[in-house]
Amino acid sequence: MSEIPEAKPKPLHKNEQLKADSNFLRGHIRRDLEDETSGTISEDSAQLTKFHGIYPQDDRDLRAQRRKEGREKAYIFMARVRVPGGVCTPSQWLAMDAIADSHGNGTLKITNRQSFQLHGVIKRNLRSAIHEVNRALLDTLAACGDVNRNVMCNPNPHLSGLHSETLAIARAVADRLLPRTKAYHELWVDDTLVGGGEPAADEEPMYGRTYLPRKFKTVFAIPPSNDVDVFAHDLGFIAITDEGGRLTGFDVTVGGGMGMSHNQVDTFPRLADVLGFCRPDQVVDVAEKIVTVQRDFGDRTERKHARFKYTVADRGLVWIRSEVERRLGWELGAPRRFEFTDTGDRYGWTDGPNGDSHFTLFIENGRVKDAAKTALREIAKVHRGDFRLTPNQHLMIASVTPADRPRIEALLREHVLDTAHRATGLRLNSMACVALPTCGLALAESERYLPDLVTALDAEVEAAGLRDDAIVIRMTGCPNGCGRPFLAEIGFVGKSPGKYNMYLGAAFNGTRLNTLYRPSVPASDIVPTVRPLLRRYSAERLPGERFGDFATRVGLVNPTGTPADFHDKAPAAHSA
Ligand code: SRM
Ligand code: SF4
Repeated sequence: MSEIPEAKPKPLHKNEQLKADSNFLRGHIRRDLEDETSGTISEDSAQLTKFHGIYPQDDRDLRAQRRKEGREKAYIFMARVRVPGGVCTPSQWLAMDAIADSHGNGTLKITNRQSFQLHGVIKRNLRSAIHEVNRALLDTLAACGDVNRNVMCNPNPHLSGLHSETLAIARAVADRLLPRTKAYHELWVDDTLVGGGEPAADEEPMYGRTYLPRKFKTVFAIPPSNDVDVFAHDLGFIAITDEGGRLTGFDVTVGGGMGMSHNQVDTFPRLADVLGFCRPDQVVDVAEKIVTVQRDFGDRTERKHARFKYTVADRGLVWIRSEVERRLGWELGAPRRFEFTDTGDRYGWTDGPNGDSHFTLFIENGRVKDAAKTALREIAKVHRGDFRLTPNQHLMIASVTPADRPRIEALLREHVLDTAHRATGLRLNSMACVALPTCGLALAESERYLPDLVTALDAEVEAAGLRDDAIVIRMTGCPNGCGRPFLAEIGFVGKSPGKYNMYLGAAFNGTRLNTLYRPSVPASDIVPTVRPLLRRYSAERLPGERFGDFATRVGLVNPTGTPADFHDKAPAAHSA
């Protein structure tokens, strides 16, 4: 009788060896930075610089021309600056503004995870750019890479007491989950810690030499706002309060994520599950133990299957919970009730409980440039509160005292920023990822196209009498899902140049994913495709019914609750 051969274990992904051999993320980064014969760095270094918050890119607008001329691509770098909870000071704003001019392409990008991105930094300016960021007491460490990224927290000031308590916990989690390697300071700040404290010993007590199998994202949400899109992330904490509004603890969520690959049905967006409840003083330990579960059980053989969402999907919530509790040595509580109303920002002025007020400025897709950049520089020069980057890529000028408010108001008026939030409900709830020309993975335009598309759709929205109706519309240049498009009531995901998969039916409050409505819609067909939907919604909606709920109720999409909801072709196994 012939024996059935045992299946060979799959080999580890090559990045695992690269990480192990990198001497805690040093690799050959320094050598590559010093190499003046090329404007970029090696493949291996490119994997490692991510952990330092840095991506090599090239200006894709110039690719064809450069190729024709037989020249090297127009290499540039992107640097992502970690801002836990999105809170920074006016002097940090001024520093970022200046670095964007002196070292980048003159624009600042507020990301949808409350970080800054500098684009267009050329290699010979990279080290001094990061040096300047560090001088401003900010850093790029772990803004990208197989580690916990920037920790997000609701910046909503009208819940001020609760917010500051939650922010402090979010910062403690951010600190605990930060890599301990000295490589970052060695490479970018000459081992001089400008933020205070001793350089840590070169070991990674929590991560180990190979860090995590893949990126890991942690957020804190404060109901009723779900602006952080808590169900889109690997790990989430939802603030729970008692009847007096005092923080009693957090519901813990695990296993959310957006990214997928077109036509690979074993990749899919996934909503996080609620794992249990913990007290505020237990949060940091819970976060650490959950990260170590993913460290030990995440798939290190296949990067397309390596996110925590697949560990949770494959092993099941019961197993995850018991493994987390085993490591904690105590049991999580039963999840409490929470209710989210929406995922958006509250624009314009809001008053805080202590007499201060806050202005949330609509910045289309988070790109700070031209007049808005100048205006914000002037505001930062006089503002004595702080700035808060929102999870929707906008900016809050926070904690403005009654004495300072007239001056800030005048500056907003002078630079015509005071009316930006009078746009349609569609525009105010729009979000695009960066895509072209910097993103190497973009299949189609996004940030440069969505504003024009919304302008065209605004006419339809007005005609349908929906001007002030908030409808969440999001676009990405590829299915990696950076703009969280699978949580949009109307989502567009780049398929190929000028073509988008169109998705409908997510919940307005971020608790239900959308479903593919039409594959590969040419850009020129989008308005005619959306027009009848808006008209029908206007005519047939139930009182208070949101567009995403309507689309599902009337059967524009029929979600099956399986990965097939997101793909338009038969499955193909993911590549090695
Ligand atoms: Fe992202 C990769 C931009 C939020 C999922 N993302 C990229 C890169 C770095 C492209 C690359 O790998 O070469 C993009 C840089 C473009 C550029 O030129 O700047 C990029 N992602 C962004 C930002 C800037 C979009 C924005 O316009 O705001 C966001 C930066 C957040 C931050 O500050 O940390 C950004 N990315 C997200 C989100 C949304 C979120 O986290 O809330 C997601 C979906 C959630 C998730 O992680 O599942 C997301 N980005 C991805 C993925 C797919 C990951 C996956 O699980 O498959 C990639 C590609 C990858 O990792 O291989 C990616
Ligand atoms: Fe780039 Fe795709 Fe992310 Fe957009 S969704 S920034 S195109 S990786």
